[in-house]
Amino acid sequence: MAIDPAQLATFARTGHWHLRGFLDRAQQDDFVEHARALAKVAPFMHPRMRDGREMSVKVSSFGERGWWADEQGYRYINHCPWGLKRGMQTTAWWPPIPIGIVAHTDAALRVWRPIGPLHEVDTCLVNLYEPGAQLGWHVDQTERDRTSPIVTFSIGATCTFSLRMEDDGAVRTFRYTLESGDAIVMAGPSRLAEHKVSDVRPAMQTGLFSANYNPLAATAPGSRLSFTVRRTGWA
Ligand code: MD3
Ligand code: FE
Repeated sequence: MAIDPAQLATFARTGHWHLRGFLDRAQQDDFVEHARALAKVAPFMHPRMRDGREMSVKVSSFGERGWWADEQGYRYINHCPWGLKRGMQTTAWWPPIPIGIVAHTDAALRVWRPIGPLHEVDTCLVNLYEPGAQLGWHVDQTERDRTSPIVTFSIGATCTFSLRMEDDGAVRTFRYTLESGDAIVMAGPSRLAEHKVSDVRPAMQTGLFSANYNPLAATAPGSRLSFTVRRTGWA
């Protein structure tokens, strides 16, 4: 597909890049398989916000550490806190990031050279949005490394992704429709931009997580998965 010159210019100023249709259908199916395997050893759970309420999104992680939030705050932890407690067939560790996900991340980062050298990623946060779930405006700042680019892959239901940041001397909101198989790269200034996810709605174009397809046990049809790969830089 032809590259939109306006998108190139926006990328040059802000550092974010929406890769539409980055994953083919077989690759998307692999992501669903990864999420299924993950759910068996580190089931998706609702984190808690600072006010004590549960987030509508459920999370789990791959990698050396995983993002989690409870009464002790927002942080990365080196093992799955609930796996052992529930007598799961798990060690306390998060499962390793599937090599295919690392490869897709490197490929997404290579799409545009000025992003810089590839970095070692150490976590892949998987967010599960069941119908009605959303993520309000926030900045990702739980990481020690707040400059390495972040790559997110979208699987299943469609959503609206909004990004708010200063651009050309004014605060601008960029809005994208993320569909199954899309990737998004957040590099440069956009790495510390406010963003949100809203309006999760059934995907029309693929069977993945569509209104009557339910790939994850106990997961509502019409759900969305996001896989966010980062270098946290924590020990
Ligand atoms: C922009 N996840 O987990 S993905 C998150 O779709 C998160 O699950 C959303 O925001 C989701 O924190 C958005 C795209 C994304 C990921 C990281 C970013 C956008 C970002 C970091 C900085 C700025
Ligand atoms: Fe975020």
